[in-house]
Amino acid sequence: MDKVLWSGNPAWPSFGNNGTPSTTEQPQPVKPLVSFLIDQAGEKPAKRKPGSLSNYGVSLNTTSLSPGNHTIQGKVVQANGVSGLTEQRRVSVGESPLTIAVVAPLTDNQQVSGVFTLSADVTGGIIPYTVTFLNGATTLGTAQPTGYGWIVNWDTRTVTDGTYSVTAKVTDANGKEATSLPRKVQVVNGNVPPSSTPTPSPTPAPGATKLALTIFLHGIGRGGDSANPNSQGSPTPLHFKRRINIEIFNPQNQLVVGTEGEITYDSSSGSFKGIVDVGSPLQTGNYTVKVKTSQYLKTLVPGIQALSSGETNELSPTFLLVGDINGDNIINILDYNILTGCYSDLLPPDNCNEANKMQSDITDDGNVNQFDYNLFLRESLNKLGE
Ligand SMILES: [Ca+2]
Ligand SMILES: [Ca+2]
Repeated sequence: MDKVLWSGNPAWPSFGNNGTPSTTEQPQPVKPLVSFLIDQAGEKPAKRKPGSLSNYGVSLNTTSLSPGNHTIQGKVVQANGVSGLTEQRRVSVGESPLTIAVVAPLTDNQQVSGVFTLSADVTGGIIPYTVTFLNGATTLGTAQPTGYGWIVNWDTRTVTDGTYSVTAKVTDANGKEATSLPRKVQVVNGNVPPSSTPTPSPTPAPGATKLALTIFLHGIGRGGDSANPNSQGSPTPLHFKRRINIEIFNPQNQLVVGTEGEITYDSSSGSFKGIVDVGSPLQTGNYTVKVKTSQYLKTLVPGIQALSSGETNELSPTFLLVGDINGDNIINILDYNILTGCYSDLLPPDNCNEANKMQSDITDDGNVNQFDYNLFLRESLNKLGE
């Protein structure tokens, strides 16, 4: 009866959207060793999908295989050493579909002014690519490849204030084209259409009060995490610019300023930095400051901040804890459920959409997999009360 697992009802490997083979076997009291053979060689050990007793899979990077036909075969070795093989399944490796997405700005309705760097990510197709950005039907320019995507510097002062729809378009070496979903952008430079009555726009007084922020995000750069404060996080986060909300409280703990600004990843320090205008008059004095950015818990900047009116005030470096995937400023089972629903290391995710995928990618590398899952556990199992 040792071979009943594979001889009676051989299970076929199947393929998900991302080229991930998987197979099934009966639950065993002792965990069997499951692997896949590619072209009858190159044995790749499979892992059990989290939460499943019988689904095994392995990530197959199809770009490592030549285009054309290949064979996949499942193999199991039971605890007693008896092994079994599925029959071979033939697969054909083709070219992966060409896609493009705007990643800066990251969300709709972001306010932009001056020269703003637009960025897009391209996957699939055949290199070299040609990438352009468009504002409606107007071409904004041909993008250049950088470590943080394909970028175009858009001088938003060339258009009047208002909401615009920006798209990115890619053409690959074979002439295939793909266009991103449109991203709505609010341009605010104080340039109103000439036909309307100009309204005085609030200009920051000379010597506006500013905060210089240094933010370490857990899981990114030198942010570390709750279990390993010195661990190395993602060295090149996909989203190198982030919005940050800032709250300033007086000694009576009353909120005196609520504002938001932008922080930018600085690869040399592994932190995010930014200088934010507090946007309203602030008396010189002692304050406490709290910061929050998407996916992270709202956090008190360490210490009392002696802020000088009309100057740029440097705040203490602040470390933010990650895992607030649904944005309610608490890390709990709701966040865990979204993350595990979007987990797609071996097989397509169980229950996910684009927004949840982006929020669940807490290592900011474009995938939701064991790295995000492990970071989430390290963060949520090592919380220390303040
Ligand atoms: Ca939450
Ligand atoms: Ca990730």
